[in-house]
Amino acid sequence: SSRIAVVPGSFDPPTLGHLDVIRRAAALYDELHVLVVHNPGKEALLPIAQRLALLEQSIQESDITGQVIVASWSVGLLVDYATDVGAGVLVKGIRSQIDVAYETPMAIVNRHLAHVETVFLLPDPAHALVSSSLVRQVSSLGGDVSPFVPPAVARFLDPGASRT
Ligand code: COD
Repeated sequence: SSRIAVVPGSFDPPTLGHLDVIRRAAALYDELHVLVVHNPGKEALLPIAQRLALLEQSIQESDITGQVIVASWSVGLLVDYATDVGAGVLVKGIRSQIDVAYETPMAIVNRHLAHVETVFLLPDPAHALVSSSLVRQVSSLGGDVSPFVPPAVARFLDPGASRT
């Protein structure tokens, strides 16, 4: 049977850290669902539809290969989506002890709820310190976000910047 996994996140906006996790997860599974999950605990910068479009474009313009599906989820449990699409695995990136502490209880709950396992990938050191909140902050203060995000996201957030 094919191995199907879900990479869930807020992706507000997508970063090079996200793309690194997506690229490596896509190499491990037959089918990968990149799922934009509405997180009511965070104040959003971009509407869900915009995040979907930027993810689609960023993945298309990258060297990521394999079957990657971009979708969104805003009602019910994350594991309900996983079960619907036949995925047995959630893939999350772990940047720090803070991520471990945040993800561990969710991983245990999700395993009990739906027998869905959570697989943690350690980040590429080059992107380990990149976060969407950092990008939102730099962008709102007029800084150059291009070192931290895929080109499609840089073009969207800073359309006036000169590109070479
Ligand atoms: N390097 C590596 N990984 C990274 C990097 C980086 N630089 N930046 C982000 N990541 C990883 C994150 O650790 C995460 O795994 C993923 O990429 C997405 O990150 P974000 O910041 O876009 O998304 P979050 O952290 O806001 O996650 C939102 C979720 C909705 C995925 C999360 O809150 C969740 O799993 N919720 C569960 C909802 C649910 O069903 N609840 C009920 C049962 S607990």
